[in-house]
Amino acid sequence: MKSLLITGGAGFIGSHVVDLFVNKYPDYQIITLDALTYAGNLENLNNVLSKPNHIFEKEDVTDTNAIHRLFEKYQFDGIIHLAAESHVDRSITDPLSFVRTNVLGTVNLLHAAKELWKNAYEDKRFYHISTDEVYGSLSQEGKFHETTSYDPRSPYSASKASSDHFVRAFHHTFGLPVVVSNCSNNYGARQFPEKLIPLAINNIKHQKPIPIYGRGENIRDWLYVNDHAAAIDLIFHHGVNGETYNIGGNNEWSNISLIRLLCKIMDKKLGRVSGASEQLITFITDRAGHDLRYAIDSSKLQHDLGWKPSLLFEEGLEKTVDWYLANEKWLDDITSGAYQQYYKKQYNLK
Ligand code: NAD
Ligand code: TDX
Repeated sequence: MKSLLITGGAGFIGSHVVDLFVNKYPDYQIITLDALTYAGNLENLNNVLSKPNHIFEKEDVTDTNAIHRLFEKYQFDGIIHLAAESHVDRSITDPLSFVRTNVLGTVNLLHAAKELWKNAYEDKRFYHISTDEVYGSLSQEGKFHETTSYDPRSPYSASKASSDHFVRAFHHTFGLPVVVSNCSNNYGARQFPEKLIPLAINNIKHQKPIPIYGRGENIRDWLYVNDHAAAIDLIFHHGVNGETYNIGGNNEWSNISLIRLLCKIMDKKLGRVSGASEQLITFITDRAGHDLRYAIDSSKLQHDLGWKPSLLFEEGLEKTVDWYLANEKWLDDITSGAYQQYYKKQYNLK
């Protein structure tokens, strides 16, 4: 049996990765490690919590003793590292927590893997999940390639860039078998409603203003979260040590066009008159240092490992809306309490 550690598995992308691995690989022992910060939610693991090949451990990736103890206990063969502070806006107000989790936490895991695998690296793998934001910001032309120089511009992307560099440094210096992937913006079920799409769904539902930074002209490439999880499965099993793979949807949208499409879907689903939700669009002061455009060239992953996105954006967005409307309690629970304080401070809107 393979013993596989998945960090950040109670979060958005991590929970889809855990679902996929627990169900597809019944002979693996999957250990989900998560500190259950504001972004982590055990309910995200409801599909797997009672499965015999899954164990949950509430620990912090920066806790050296805890990581060593778990390594000894489970003898991990593989690690898929997703645990992170993941929201750009929070990194602007609280950069140190990003350094702590994203940089120190990653180095802590790398160091533990190096010490506890004791140079016996056969059939071992450390897979680090990263973001396209490490490459910086594009103008209207061009795409990010695996060879694009790093140019992080937010505290979040600087912390992820730093962690990527440490992962590669452990490969070059110690021979640790690592693989890295850098993915574009994900969307889908269970995303925390601080991110654009679920925040807008929640606000439209409650007929509250939809806050759009600047003029909504910034462009992101969007990928359905299950397509990201499928890419992670392929890269974990078939990627080459020391290599980087870019993952993207080839699906660029300006924020304002995306929100207009979402408004149309929401009008239809909620039985509101056409155009009602668009009235909620509210332009607000731009995000500090707001990157203009991200676009990913994922041809290496498509060519080498045969991956491709499975859904059209319109289909994926509709499925996402359906999930949030069907999971009212999930959304209501996490948008009460601390979320209200965050929202008020961040947006200062009604
Ligand atoms: P998320 O914020 O939804 O989940 C992060 C999870 O990590 C949470 O469950 C949280 O409790 C856990 N966590 C945070 N700090 C921890 C710590 N110190 N110790 C242990 N667990 C901790 O994030 P997400 O959107 O699912 O992103 C997952 C990963 O994918 C991150 O590494 C992120 O940088 C990367 N990524 C995200 C996107 C995206 O669009 N969301 C795109 C590309 C890459
Ligand atoms: O209220 C908002 N209004 C708004 O206009 C929010 C929350 C966002 N935006 C804009 C900012 C971005 O241009 O929408 C776009 C998307 O914003 P986010 O959902 O916050 O994502 P982004 O900043 O692009 O980063 C995401 O993609 C890469 C994830 O949060 C990262 O974890 C991932 O690495």
